[in-house]
Amino acid sequence: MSKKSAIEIIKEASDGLRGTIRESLRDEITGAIREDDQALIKFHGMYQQDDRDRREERAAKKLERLYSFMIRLRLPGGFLTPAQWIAVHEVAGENATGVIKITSRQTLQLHGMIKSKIKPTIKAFNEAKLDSIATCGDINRNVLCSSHPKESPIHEEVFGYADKISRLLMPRTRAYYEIWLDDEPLLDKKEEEDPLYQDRYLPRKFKIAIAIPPNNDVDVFANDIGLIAVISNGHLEGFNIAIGGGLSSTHGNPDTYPRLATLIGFVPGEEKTLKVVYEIAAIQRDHGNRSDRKLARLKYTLDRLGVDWFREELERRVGFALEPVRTTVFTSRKDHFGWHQNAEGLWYYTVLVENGRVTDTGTAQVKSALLAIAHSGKANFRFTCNQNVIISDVKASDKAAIEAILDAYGVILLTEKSSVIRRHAMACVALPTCPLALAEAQRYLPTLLDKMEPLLQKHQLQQEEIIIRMTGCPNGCARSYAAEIGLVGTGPGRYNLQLGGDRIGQRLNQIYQENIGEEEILASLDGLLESYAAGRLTGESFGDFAIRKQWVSSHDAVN
Ligand code: SRM
Ligand code: SF4
Repeated sequence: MSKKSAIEIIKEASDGLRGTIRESLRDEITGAIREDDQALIKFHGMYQQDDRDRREERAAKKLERLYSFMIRLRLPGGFLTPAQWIAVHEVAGENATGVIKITSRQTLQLHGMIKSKIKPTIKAFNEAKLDSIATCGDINRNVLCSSHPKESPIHEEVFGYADKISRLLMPRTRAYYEIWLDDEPLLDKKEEEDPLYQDRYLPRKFKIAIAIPPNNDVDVFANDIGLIAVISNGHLEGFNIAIGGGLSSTHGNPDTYPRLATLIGFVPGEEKTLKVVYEIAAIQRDHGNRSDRKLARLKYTLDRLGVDWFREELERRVGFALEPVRTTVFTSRKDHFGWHQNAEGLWYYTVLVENGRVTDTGTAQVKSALLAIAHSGKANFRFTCNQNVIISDVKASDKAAIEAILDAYGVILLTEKSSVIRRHAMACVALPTCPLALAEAQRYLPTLLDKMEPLLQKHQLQQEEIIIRMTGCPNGCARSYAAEIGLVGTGPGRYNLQLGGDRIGQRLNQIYQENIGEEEILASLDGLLESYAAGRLTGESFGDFAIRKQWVSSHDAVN
């Protein structure tokens, strides 16, 4: 057997993810925590980071790095009440940078929290009935669900599964409550024995999303498990199950690759669905690679052992056969901006939040607008997997009041006057907080779009909903491999230009040009867009055109 990776040993020796986190917190000599604890706090929803913009200056003054922490909330399906939004807003201002970041997985992150502020933050979250358990680490993460109430009359029923799955796969350890909320330890440790995670947890992060066709706004095939709701005559029949999605690769390591999930069957009813989800995680626990973390995701387990082996093993564990995949069709993968009415007659407004950064700028004060709406108590908040927010569940009689707030803070202008490409674009966090960033992403994409917009206009493509996504490294946090135009950071100011992804998240893109800078990116796109404008077929997307023209070879698509 291969040697276990260092993280495996840390997990097993951690006493239910406690490690020495308490001692690390008490140590006032450093803003950091002990190395082993840095791995463990991830399971509690936090990452230790440092301000990379200030590394050189700090080093010159012989100061340690400017350490701080990022915390990520667990929000299955991405839902918050107005009171919870107010709580997050206040904590962000008091304990973090003030910016609230909507992530590509439908939840919220706060950055820049110093060590002494973590406990007060978690306590404030707890008072608002929020937690950050298992939002990071080798464990099931925040469970996604299609955020658009309009898509289905039974949205709420499907949405309920996000919470059920999240609860089903929560760790049993009480460490979070003891360390951060000062709960007394259990008298009988047996009560926290964990049949799923045991003391080793999963070999790697584990992600689940639920999609409600025809909108693949959750990018369901990018997940370890994708559940696709099968709805007929307004009734939820069950779910098609797709497994083994994951988007990361490592530059220069050909053994790593992005992969879309494979459909393995259909499962009816809640009991069977939850059983299948649980056992897929258990198979990954037992068979995932625990020596090489680069090859530890379910996608590699699946490709190593084979889809047929996996399905048989799953059927053996759950005790029933999966049914053949049912037909479902995705036609889009986007947020519906502006006002819409849901199946119950309530209204919702999808707000553009560029790259998920909720803040106030000279042009639009999104953060102030959301706070004012929360104080009005007239709407809930639903976050999308495209890093936007939906002001939801608005009564017809309250619509004008909400609209007045959005208007007063410039949010309507921002949402409705931004270019089509900007509204469907996404960038990951990258610099200055992400330790893995090779290039800028959320701080740079807006500027690149400023320069792309005139090109789109020149070729009369400004109404085309081309999906562009940028990540600061090949980990793919803004799902850049599943975009029609993907920009994947390779070094400062340099990116791989990737083309040929489809518009609905069923085909990955491929490298078209490697390691190029802004000038080459814009020059290439100018020519490519010109050919597209001249030669596209009716309704043909940019990604499909790229494949037809063989600018890149076609990646296997989900069918
Ligand atoms: Fe991610 C690591 C940010 C969605 C693949 N991701 C990171 C870290 C925590 C860096 C680190 O390990 O220290 C980044 C923190 C940056 C910061 O300062 O906030 C980070 N990932 C993000 C977010 C915030 C991007 C965003 O701008 O929205 C997203 C948070 C989602 C959430 O709420 O949970 C985010 N990350 C994703 C996605 C997209 C998705 O899941 O739909 C992916 C690709 C899908 C996948 O998992 O395959 C993704 N992140 C990764 C990976 C590569 C995993 C792998 O299989 O190798 C890493 C690195 C790692 O785990 O070692 C990573
Ligand atoms: Fe950081 Fe890379 Fe993820 Fe961007 S894609 S947030 S740079 S890990």
